[in-house]
Order: sequence, then C-alpha cells, then structure tokens
Amino acid sequence: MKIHDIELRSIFDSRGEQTIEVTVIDPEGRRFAAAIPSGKSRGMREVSVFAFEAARASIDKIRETVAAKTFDTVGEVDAFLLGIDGTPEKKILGGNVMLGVSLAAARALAHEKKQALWEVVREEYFSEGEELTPLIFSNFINGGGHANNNLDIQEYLVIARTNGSIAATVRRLIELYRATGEFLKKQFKLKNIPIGDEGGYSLDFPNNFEPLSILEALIDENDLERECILGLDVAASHFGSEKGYVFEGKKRTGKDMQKIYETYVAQSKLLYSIEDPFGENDAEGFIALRRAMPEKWIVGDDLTTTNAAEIEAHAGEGAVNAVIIKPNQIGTIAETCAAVQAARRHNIKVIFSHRSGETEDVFMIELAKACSADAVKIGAPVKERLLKFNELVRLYP
Ligand code: 2PG
Ligand code: MG
Repeated sequence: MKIHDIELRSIFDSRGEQTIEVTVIDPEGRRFAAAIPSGKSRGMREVSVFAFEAARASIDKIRETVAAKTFDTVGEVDAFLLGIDGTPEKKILGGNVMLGVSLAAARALAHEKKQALWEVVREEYFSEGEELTPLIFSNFINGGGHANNNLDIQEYLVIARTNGSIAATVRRLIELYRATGEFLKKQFKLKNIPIGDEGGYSLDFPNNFEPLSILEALIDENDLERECILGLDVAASHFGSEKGYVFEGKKRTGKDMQKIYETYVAQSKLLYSIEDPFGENDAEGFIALRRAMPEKWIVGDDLTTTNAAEIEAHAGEGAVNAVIIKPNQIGTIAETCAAVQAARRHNIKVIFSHRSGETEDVFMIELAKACSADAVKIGAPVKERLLKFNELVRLYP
C-alpha cells in the first residue's frame, strides 16, 4: 500500500471541543479517514495531544517522506511513524496525529487486502486468540470530572453479559437505562435529569454509595441479575494521590479509601469491578486492594495508560487484574496491540474503552473485536454513544 497524500481537518467532538480527523489518500485517489476522540480525565503518562496548528506541522513532516514508502502491514506504518517520533511522550508528532495516521493508513491497507480493519489487525497481532463476545460496560450515572453534580466517583457502570444476541443485550440495557431515568425522576421529584459527558444521569445524590444501591435494586426489580453486574470508575486521581484523598468533603488516607471500597463491596452484592480506585502514582493502594478482594476486577486506566511496559510492571506486582485500553493514550495501533499482548501475558482482562469526548468513528469496537477483548466500555446507551453500541451489533451478529 502506498500513501499519496495525507489531509488534516479540525472537527468537533461530542463535547463540542476541537479534535482532529486525518485522511490518507492512496495513489488511486481513494480516501480513508480516522477521527480521534479526546479524554478529560487524562492520565499524566498519556501521550501528548497536539492542537490543530501543531498537528498540521506534524502532517507536513510525515508528508516529506511518506510517498516514497510502501507499507505491507500495520506494523510497518507504525514503525515509520515511530521512526520520526522516537519520544515516549510523542512530542515530535503528537499522539493524536500519530493515531490518526496509523488508523487511516490501516484502513487503506484493509481496503487493499479486501478485509475489514479488525480482520487485518487480528491477522497481524492476534491470530491465535479465540473469539469472545465482550461484556458491555455502560455508564448509567456520571459524576467526577464528567458531570456537574456532587458525586466524587466518575462512573457507575452496568456491566452486561450476552447470552443470546448482542442486539438483545443492547435492547435490555436501553430499557434499563430508561427505567433508571424514570425511577430517578420520581425518587428525587425532578421533571428532567441532567446528563453527563458520557450520557449517564448526573444529578446530586445523598452520598457516593446511593447510585450503586439504586442500580442494584433496579437490576433486581427488572429480573436482570443473571445478565447484569455493576462496576465503578472512581478516577481517583481527581480527588487525591498517594499523599491523601478528599472524598465526600473529608480528608482520607489510602487505607480509609480501601475501607470505603470494602464497605461498598460488602453492601452491594453486584459490585464486581473497580477502576482507578487510587491515584495514578499510588500503585501500593491498588496492590493492597487487590489482596483484600482477589475475586473482584481491580482495573488500571490512569495507572497503566495503554502502555505495555506499565502494564507489565503493574500486572507483575499484582496491582491490577484488568486494564483499560484506549489507543489515544499511547498513539499507534501497533503499541495498542503490544499493550493488549502485555495484558494477555499476565492473564489479566482487557477492557477496550471510548473517551469522554467522542466522535462518530467506531474504530475502538473494531480493535476490540480484533483482539477479542473481554469487555468494551462505551457509555450510556443514548445519543452519540449509541454509535458504538450499533457497531457492536454489526460486528457480533
Ligand atoms: C475514563 C474515560 C472514559 P476520559 O476515565 O475511563 O470513560 O474518561 O476519556 O475523560 O479519560
Ligand atoms: Mg477511567
């Protein structure tokens, strides 16, 4: 596959913020685009994000040498990009620009091979994996940096398992999401409920446990205990670090936070997964919590940032038994696949995730399918978030 030219466009994400779309043009004039989402609760070790002007300069740099190359694999495209930008933070080209080119070029390659993007990536990186239907992590209640309410915890997730068709699972999630809205309106005597960045309800609650107990009661009431469990993304870097936390208005040590999670787990029989329960430099907190609840998923996101070396280290020391995979935390498809392979080597779960500022591009679902992810995390089943649910329905008929 040859790249004749690359174009860059400034587009808007689901928060109305600017992000980039990269288009790769092949010698026949065919166009292959990729749009890059943006995170708000970003880990400090995520690669850099370039604004439009800087991104344009990066594209000019790539253009200087790209036309002379022939690429036969995704890995060759990414090695070419990493050859221009050899920095861990991707400060020469920008992680968002690199991911845009990586994805758009992979789509051009897939077209040439008459395959889907997920098939090309699977063949190259995951040829031995068995096909799994992923669990769906759906964010019903938003707090933290994604909402304008009093919850310290960022996400209350309903986790749905598929027994029959994924379309039926999505329908049940939509029904449960609507039932949750109706319940909250009645309970809190509201006409309308504000929703947060990922489509979850974002009203004030008496405390951070209440949303869990409400979701648990609704799952019971709707007879969904066999299909649905619950998860949290605490995103704790927002309210503290290894030096201490401020939760529900009070100063807390890491040990206090652990006790809070232990109480939650004792009081909620469905709570199964806790993401970023401690700050991104507080691996000790993760390790202690993992020991205290070995049967739960303790998930790294800001802690691991889709970085193979970080995943190796933190899985190796027993800090996490599941990781969030977000391609724009690291910058290329090849490095994203290396992060997944690192997780697999340690036998820990892989959760592919959207960002809180999303676009209409559904590449994360394609990559999740390529690597047979254990789960996908895609927001509430509403508005622009439904695009990812729809892609699941397409790819898992
Ligand atoms: C997270 C994500 C997605 P953001 O913290 O897991 O839910 O949020 O994209 O803002 O980092
Ligand atoms: Mg997170």
